[in-house]
Amino acid sequence: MKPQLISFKLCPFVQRSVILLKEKGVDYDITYIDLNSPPGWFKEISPLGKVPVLRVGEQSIFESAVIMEYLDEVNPPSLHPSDPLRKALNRAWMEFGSELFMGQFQMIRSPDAESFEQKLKALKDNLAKLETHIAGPFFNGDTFNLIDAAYAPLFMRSQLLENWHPLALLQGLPRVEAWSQRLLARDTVKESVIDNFSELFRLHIANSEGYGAELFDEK
Ligand SMILES: N[C@@H](CCC(=O)N[C@@H](CS)C(=O)NCC(=O)O)C(=O)O
Repeated sequence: MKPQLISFKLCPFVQRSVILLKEKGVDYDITYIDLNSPPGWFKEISPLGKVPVLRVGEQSIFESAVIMEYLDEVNPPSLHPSDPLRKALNRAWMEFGSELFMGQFQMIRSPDAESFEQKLKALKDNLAKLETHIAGPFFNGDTFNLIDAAYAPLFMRSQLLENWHPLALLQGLPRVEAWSQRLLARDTVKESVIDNFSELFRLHIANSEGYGAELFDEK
């Protein structure tokens, strides 16, 4: 049965599953919705009103990490460490990654420069916590795992922001920087967003009321 992802075009949480599906060569359908005006059927299948939702037959799985683990289990071989401690650590750092998604989003939407700087610093400080945990070239070593798919969307957005206005987000974090570059060079990551993602992301920021609209404005 072909899985169906319910998505929003800019959502980093959905992108995690897209990367994983591509890594595993699994065929899937994707349906995009407008989160500002979600269709009636979406409210019935998403208890929290959030994407991603993965439809499997009549069932709806929600929460990006849970969806990734499900997709990993039903499409062997697994891309999660088998050692229980290592797996638990990966899960913990994946949750941490979700917090960083929110931190990045809040930074872009900061009401003013001061708040932007504070959130930028908080994001940098949090990224620094990862530095000693990355084995390299991927998080756990030579193999691309779920946790790599979980972080790639953060780095993709960071790179775009960096191109539009230098933030030196990864400066002084050589392992995080190398990890980010390695992920961004990967085809499954590059192909995990819609063709005009960069323009749409920038437009989304420009239309937001935050300080980011000013900072990342097209000069
Ligand atoms: N913890 C959730 C977070 C998902 C999430 O926040 N998705 C955003 C879009 S990127 C959303 O649907 N927001 C709609 C809302 O909060 O009402 C996950 O990991 O799947």
